[in-house]
Amino acid sequence: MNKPAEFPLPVTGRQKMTPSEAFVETLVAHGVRNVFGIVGSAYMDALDLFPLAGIRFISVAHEQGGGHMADGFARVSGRHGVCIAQNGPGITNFVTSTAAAYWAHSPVVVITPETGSMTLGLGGFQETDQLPIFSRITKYQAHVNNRARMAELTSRAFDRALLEMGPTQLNIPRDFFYGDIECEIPRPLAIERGAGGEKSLDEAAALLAGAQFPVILAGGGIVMGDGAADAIALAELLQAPVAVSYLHNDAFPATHPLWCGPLGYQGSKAAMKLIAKADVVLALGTRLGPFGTLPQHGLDYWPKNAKVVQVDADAKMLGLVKAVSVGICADAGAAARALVARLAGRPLASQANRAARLADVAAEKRAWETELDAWTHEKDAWSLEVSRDSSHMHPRQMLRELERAMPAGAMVSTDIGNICSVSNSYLRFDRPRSMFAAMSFGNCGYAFPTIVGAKVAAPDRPAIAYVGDGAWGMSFGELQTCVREQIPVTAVVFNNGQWGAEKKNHVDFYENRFVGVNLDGQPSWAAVAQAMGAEAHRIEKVSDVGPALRAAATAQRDGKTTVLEMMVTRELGDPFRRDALALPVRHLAKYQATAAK
Ligand SMILES: Cc1ncc(C[n+]2csc(CCOP(=O)(O)OP(=O)(O)O)c2C)c(N)n1
Ligand SMILES: [Mg+2]
Repeated sequence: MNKPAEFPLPVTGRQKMTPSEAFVETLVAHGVRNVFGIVGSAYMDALDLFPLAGIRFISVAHEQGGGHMADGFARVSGRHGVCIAQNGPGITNFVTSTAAAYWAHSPVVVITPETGSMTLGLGGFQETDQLPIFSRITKYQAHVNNRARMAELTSRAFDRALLEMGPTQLNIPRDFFYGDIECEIPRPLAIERGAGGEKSLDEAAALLAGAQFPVILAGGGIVMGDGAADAIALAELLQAPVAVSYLHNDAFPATHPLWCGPLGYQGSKAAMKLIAKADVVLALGTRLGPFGTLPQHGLDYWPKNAKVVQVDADAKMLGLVKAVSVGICADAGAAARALVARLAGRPLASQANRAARLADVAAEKRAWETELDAWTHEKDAWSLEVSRDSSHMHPRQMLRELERAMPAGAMVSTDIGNICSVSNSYLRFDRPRSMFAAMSFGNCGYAFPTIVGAKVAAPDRPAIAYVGDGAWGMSFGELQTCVREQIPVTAVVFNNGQWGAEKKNHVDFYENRFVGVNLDGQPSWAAVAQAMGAEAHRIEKVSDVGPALRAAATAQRDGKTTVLEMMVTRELGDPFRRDALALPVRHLAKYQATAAK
């Protein structure tokens, strides 16, 4: 992990400087070495200093992409991701990426130069009120109201991003970069999170000691707090099966015998069946988001009578979605260590039935793998119909091949879409900071730029994005960034010729009345990628999938970005939001043809 101390130190002592210098030196103080964005006159005086400050400016194709790159960078490094743009339109382009970073708990600092203070409110060029726009998608907003406070407020925006685990905004009237000020560059705050209150830890330990069937639900807090080893130690002490929370498949090593896979949409039946038996659930580093424990595969698995111990670093998340018996506001790793200290050497009820439970865990895992092996394609009527005469690959078979060929240490980002969602069953990791899904914000177009940012933070790790063809149409522009800035990644594009996830709702609820879901007339994405200077292959056969992925990952070492265009059938897995849709009711005569029969 990058630590600020490894980086060049900023100037010390109170002295005369320009606000641009104060701003850039504060970035240096916080260890910033990469900033993503698009050039703009609003902050050019500061940008001019970047090279001498040792800061690389990564010039992107669209500010949204730059924001996602900052997010990916932050999620891999545990350090700030930073993005900057031109006041007005450059800044409004950051809205989606900032909202996504908010729900991914990424410490992204969104730097938003704004129109000059002397013309603010006069409706000048590129003016919009930049604070309200971000007010609900940031943890903190700093507005530089006086050029003399540039370093102080810049530093606070960086401190708060780590402290509150989410994006912050630094809003700077563009004229405030100029002038003379006298200041000292503040040192970054280093605030350690603790293990939680003694009383709640004692209560949690008592519950766990008395549990007949304890199950751990490992969440993103373990990843963000670098607590994987502590979570493993606690799981082993209790010999408790470990499910991972939705889209945090990297929160516990998949090779560990106690790992059971993800809960939630397209998750693991083994994890669901085992957690359903729990009498005590330890939700370790998870906010238990409402989407993460939805019924799936026809299983309503959440154990409603179990006692729940929830550990989250944000006190506001405790007991918010699920009723809890004990809520612990803590760093997940530190809390796990404190629980191990309390439980070690103590009689544990779960010891008595240990052998039977472990046999159960192994059997459920085996059963799920066997089912996945046999589940080569979707079996609903519509999927069978559209794939019958297709020469294309079944998505599930292709995903299984990708899983088998996944290079060691790979980082995988996933987009929002039907095939990306199905991939959840096939994504297993052995180390944290490996999976970067579009989290609860769920925006199409997330995965590709995010993996580009991840690669900047971890250039030696293979970087792979899973993207549906619709989402690819939104985000492929960042291939320019890969080529121009020499950031080699692999994009696996699932070409099913449709906005599949939404089409599935038409199939399930609207009697196949398709509106706006077919992506007819798409270009060859492989040809487009080649024209943009990347390597590209169109993959038609399942047997070519693994070799193509391995070759593309190897090509990253030679600086090459590769697009693998996977030609897949139009079959579709279970829908996203069965919970949120209803069969159509129509009252007006003219719409009766669309009423549910
Ligand atoms: C920015 C944005 N626009 C629209 C949606 C609604 N949406 C969710 S999934 C989806 C379809 C994704 O299609 P594609 O990327 O081709 O993947 P597929 O479902 O076909 O696998 C859409 C449009 C969204 N989540 N985000
Ligand atoms: Mg598609």
